[in-house]
Amino acid sequence: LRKQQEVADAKALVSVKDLEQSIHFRRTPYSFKEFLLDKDRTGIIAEFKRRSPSKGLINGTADVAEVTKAYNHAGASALSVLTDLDFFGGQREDILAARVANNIPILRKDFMIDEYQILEAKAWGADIILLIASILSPKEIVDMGKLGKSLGLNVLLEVHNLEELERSICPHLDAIGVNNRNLADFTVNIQTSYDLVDKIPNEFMKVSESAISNSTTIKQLRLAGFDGFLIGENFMKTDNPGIAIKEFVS
Ligand code: IGP
Repeated sequence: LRKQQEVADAKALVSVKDLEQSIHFRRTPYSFKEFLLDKDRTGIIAEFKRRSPSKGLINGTADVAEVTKAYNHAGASALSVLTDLDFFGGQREDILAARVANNIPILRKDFMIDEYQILEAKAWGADIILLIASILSPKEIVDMGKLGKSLGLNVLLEVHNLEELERSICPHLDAIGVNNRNLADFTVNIQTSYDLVDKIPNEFMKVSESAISNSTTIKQLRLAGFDGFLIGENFMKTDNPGIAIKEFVS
């Protein structure tokens, strides 16, 4: 409901025509798969977020361009930038700043509930959109996935259990992320990833999301079949997120 109001406000301020006029709208997005499989990169999708509903304030002072550039240089395969203000302290300007500073894929990390937000993602220079199975119907996932693909964007579906995976899977996706965090109660369990990895068809890139805290876990997840590792808090909570990522790639 909060999100619906936010989207309605945004629509009243910026028309679809305006979004389509953005210079980024004409750009061909980077291939998420290509960067995940690039042997010179780490598979890490490194996230920039200032706060979260589960942890409160994580980092109030980090500079988005500086941190994302350091993530990129440390070998991140992609960047994840929160654009949700109320819960995560993110904004459109963060993705715009990350875009001009980097030449790797960027995930617009937000609660997508309306096709307008997909047009925003493209206009702001994002390459990947997130569709969260727990808040979308199968039909919404098909429709939003199709729109994303028609704009050249990469589509990442997020699931937390087998039921969500089975009801949401469709051809209009590039990657499936298993969120180790339960969005209903914020509990985390990496086992969620191991339980679901073999249920994901191999035609999709496989991403493990949340609560990844060291390089050993990354190696184990890779052995289990994951191509991507979405990590935020364990970088952002340190004084220097761009240095923290280096400990995860050793
Ligand atoms: C990152 P962590 O525990 O490393 O900070 O998690 C990412 O997975 C998490 O931010 C996330 C998220 C989401 C945030 C996963 N799915 C959906 C907002 C909305």
